[in-house]
Amino acid sequence: MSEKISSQKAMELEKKHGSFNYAPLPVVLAKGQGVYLWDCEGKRYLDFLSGYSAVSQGHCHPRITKALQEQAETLTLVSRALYSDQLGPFAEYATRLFGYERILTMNTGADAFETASKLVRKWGYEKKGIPAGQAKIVVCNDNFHGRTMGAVSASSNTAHHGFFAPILDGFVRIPYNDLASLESALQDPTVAAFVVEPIQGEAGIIVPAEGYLKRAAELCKAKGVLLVADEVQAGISRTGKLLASHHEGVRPDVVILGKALSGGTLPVSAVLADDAILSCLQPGDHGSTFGGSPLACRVAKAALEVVVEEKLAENAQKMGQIFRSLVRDFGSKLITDVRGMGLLNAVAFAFTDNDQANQFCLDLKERGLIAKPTRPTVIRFCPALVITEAQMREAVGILQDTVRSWEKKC
Ligand code: IF1
Repeated sequence: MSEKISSQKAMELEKKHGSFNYAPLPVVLAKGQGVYLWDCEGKRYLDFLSGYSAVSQGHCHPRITKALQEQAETLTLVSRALYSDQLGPFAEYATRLFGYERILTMNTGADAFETASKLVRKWGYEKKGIPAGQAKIVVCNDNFHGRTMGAVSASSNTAHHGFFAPILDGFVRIPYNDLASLESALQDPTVAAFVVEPIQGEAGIIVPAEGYLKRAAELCKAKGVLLVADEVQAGISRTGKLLASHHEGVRPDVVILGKALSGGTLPVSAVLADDAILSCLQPGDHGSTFGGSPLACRVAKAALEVVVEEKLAENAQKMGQIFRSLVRDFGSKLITDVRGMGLLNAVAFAFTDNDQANQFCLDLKERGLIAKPTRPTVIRFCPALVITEAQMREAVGILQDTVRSWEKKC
């Protein structure tokens, strides 16, 4: 066991020796199990952040932890310069589960996005005949695909474009949930792909109009443009289907996975596609030290087996409906919207500034519920998909108490 320290000491050490690229909620967690977290002093919380939807199978799921421990004592890394006995079985399981011919394993969601970006550009040159150096990727305003230079370049965050200039060329930004602008952008024959989140996460859990993704897929097909779904956050049963794209019966040409692919144990991400697309990346074109490691593959296979065998999509669907219905029934004027699919949900509040959202989350924390704002007036509520109805009702009770206390203040 690691040395026990107090929450105060942990925060002091991080402040003294750490970095400033986050402003964490002032809670220091020391233990996690299922939907629960415990801080250094032993206080228990219901976790409605769940590692930004990476801990979908619940903290320290015994089956995933067992796979991690066993593989950690056996073989963790050989690099893909060699074979291991774990990548093949994982690749077979994952491609069958998601219905694609091939998988390229990486580490973080951002580097899976980078992988997909390189893949569709090379496909564009070699298979679509786009003139050298002219491939474009259509993306949506308010997208989030990670923090790498490519992902930041794809974003519509002009402040970050300034912070980290010069940004990468070749991204065409259009409004999300706007088929006319997509149709117009696809008139350009140098467009290789359209990369889209089936539900925009960081933007505040923005659910597009019914039929948007289906029609987008048709428009892409008509123009020989690859549809790439970023399912890093919405995927792997979070929204009540194995992939969020499945709600519309859409089979994207390329799927980006991450987060819950490892059950929140270590970074594991992947790009799924059929052979005609993924074979455009040949030896030497792409790679990473840890991508496809035996440890990652063993853990990811266990994480996916848990999702399937514990029917987490069905539970997400059911628990999400209970959450949205109970919160809407608060009938509170403080709440301006309750939205989401499955257990990818957010509540919008009539807050006037960011401080209020943060203060509201501090009040939730005091009552034993952990959640974080994703926009100045929007708080995401995304628990592990293993949550029971009793735990969900306990969490909604805490949310309701906090809303009522704020109604008195406002
Ligand atoms: C942070 C939230 C943000 C993602 C989608 C790729 C990635 C993410 C759709 C990159 C990552 C994380 C990153 C984390 C906050 C969190 C997040 F929506 F999930 F809350 F930012 F929007 N595609 N999302 O959501 O995956 O490289 O992080 O493994 O950076 O602050 P990653």
